[in-house]
Amino acid sequence: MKQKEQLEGIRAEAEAALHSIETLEELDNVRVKFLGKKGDLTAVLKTMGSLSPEERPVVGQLANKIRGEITENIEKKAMELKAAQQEARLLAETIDVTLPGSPVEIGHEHPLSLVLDEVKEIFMGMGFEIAQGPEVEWDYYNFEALNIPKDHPARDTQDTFYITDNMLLRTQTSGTQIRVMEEKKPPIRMIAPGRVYRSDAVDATHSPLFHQIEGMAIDEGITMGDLVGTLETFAKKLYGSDTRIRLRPHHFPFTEPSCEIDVSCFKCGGKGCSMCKNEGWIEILGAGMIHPQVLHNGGIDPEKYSGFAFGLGLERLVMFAYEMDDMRMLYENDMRFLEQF
Ligand code: 2U9
Repeated sequence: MKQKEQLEGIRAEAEAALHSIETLEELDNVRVKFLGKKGDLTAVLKTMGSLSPEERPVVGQLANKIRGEITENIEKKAMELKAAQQEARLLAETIDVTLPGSPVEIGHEHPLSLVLDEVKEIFMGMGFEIAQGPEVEWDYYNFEALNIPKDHPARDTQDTFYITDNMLLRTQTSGTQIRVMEEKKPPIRMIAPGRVYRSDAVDATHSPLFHQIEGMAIDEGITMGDLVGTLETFAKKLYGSDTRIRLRPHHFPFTEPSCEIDVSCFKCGGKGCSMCKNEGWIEILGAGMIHPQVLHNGGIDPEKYSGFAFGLGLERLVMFAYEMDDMRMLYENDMRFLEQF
């Protein structure tokens, strides 16, 4: 019976094949080759018709036995291969938990925030609250309510980005002060720090976005003396107790009288140096007594109350504090610069 020999041949061949394979893919090829519909075993079974009725069950039984053996060996091999695969993966993915971790870089505050926090602390120490207002502002709050009507020349120096005819990116934080006046009754002491926008080309001292800190105090009997005392205290706390201030007359549409305020140079003490351009003084603030019409616009009776207001540019303060000569450094996010603070 050649079928018997053929079956024994298949058994031996399958055994050898299973012995040498290394992947599950190869294993599947072996299964198809020996046990598949068009495989070797099926091919032998198809020739059983030529056998005598006595031989047929003998060959049939042998064929079934060999199919069972090969199937079992394939399953065993599959388990072995899967286990080996798993083992290899575990080895490859081993983590050495004793290795030092990669350091996480700790961020720190931006110089604008550092100086702003210092200014806030000083004013909070004098009883001032911090107020915030919208950066997209109505023309009314940004200009009209501050005595700057549509045809006022102050609008030329404060051109900005208009969203509609009556809505714009604020050019000053002053609108916040009007909003606070509308909401609260005196006594009011507040500062309004925040971003403001102007249609300015970028250079070492200009940016279309910068930060202002404005503030005001309103109550019965507030005078220019309160303005001087408050801003002198501010200057001494910021630059040291030897610091002096000087007022020069100025004009703002929203204050009357108005002034600009210089501090004695915090580098040379007033003798004259490169920081103060040999002046001995450095201009840091604008201020004045709030115009009666502006008080009225904010819903406060100017016959009963008076107030002083002031404004300063945060970038200017930061540039003096860190002796910087180019404002653009504050916005470029260059880590070599920022890491120094
Ligand atoms: C109200 C009434 C009065 C705020 C003031 C200044 C003077 C001032 C500038 C400093 C540098 C703007 O950032 S800067 O360009 N500001 O000189 N600001 S008095 O006066 C107000 C504000 C609001 C209701």
